[in-house]
Amino acid sequence: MRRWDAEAVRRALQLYLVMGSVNTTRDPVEVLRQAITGGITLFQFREKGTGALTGEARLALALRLREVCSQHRIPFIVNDDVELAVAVEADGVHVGQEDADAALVRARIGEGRMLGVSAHSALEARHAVQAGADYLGVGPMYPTRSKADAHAVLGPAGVAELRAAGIAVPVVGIGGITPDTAAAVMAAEADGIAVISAIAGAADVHAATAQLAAITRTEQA
Ligand code: TZP
Ligand code: MG
Repeated sequence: MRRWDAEAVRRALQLYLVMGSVNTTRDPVEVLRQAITGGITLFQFREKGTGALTGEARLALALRLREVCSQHRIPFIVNDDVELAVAVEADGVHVGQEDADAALVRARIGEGRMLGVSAHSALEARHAVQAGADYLGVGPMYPTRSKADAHAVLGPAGVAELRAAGIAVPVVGIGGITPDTAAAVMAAEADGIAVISAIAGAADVHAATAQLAAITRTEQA
């Protein structure tokens, strides 16, 4: 039995913070705390890119962030590392199209953990659902500086196209989303937005999060 039913996943996706140590000049633990009090509903540990932590330091940061999420009952997802997810007792794993095969990840994590898969087309979305994805990450919605190998910009139309193709699973839009564009992504029938820089790079993390949360809460309701 899937522990994460679609309705629970939809609610969790509303405001999804993705972050690793390279995405902020501050202590990621403090950024996460402020984002949680500001209203994020899901967190993904994505320790990637130039200067990313490795080995013990990476595990130690994952454990600290995991602990903060546990304290506040925010589900904790690990990007593209099943072993780390299992080691820190994460609530789920997110994999991209170039990462591990989604069906193998599902087999490894079992039915109790949430599985997110990136998808850029209806075909990729269908394969991901067949492989056991609980939700799809769709993007980039807009140009992004946070992912070096990002796909071509899909825009909110990328989400609308999946819905038109009959893809009904929970979907989160990602890539370059700001308070100015969040409502357009939700209007395309995304269940939520995932951001890095709009929160992790904000001068006032709590205020930036609260502003985004007000938009996604209204649009999902
Ligand atoms: N996947 C697609 S775009 C992206 C990821 C991880 C980066 C999102 O970061 P930002 O700063 O919200 O554009
Ligand atoms: Mg990836």
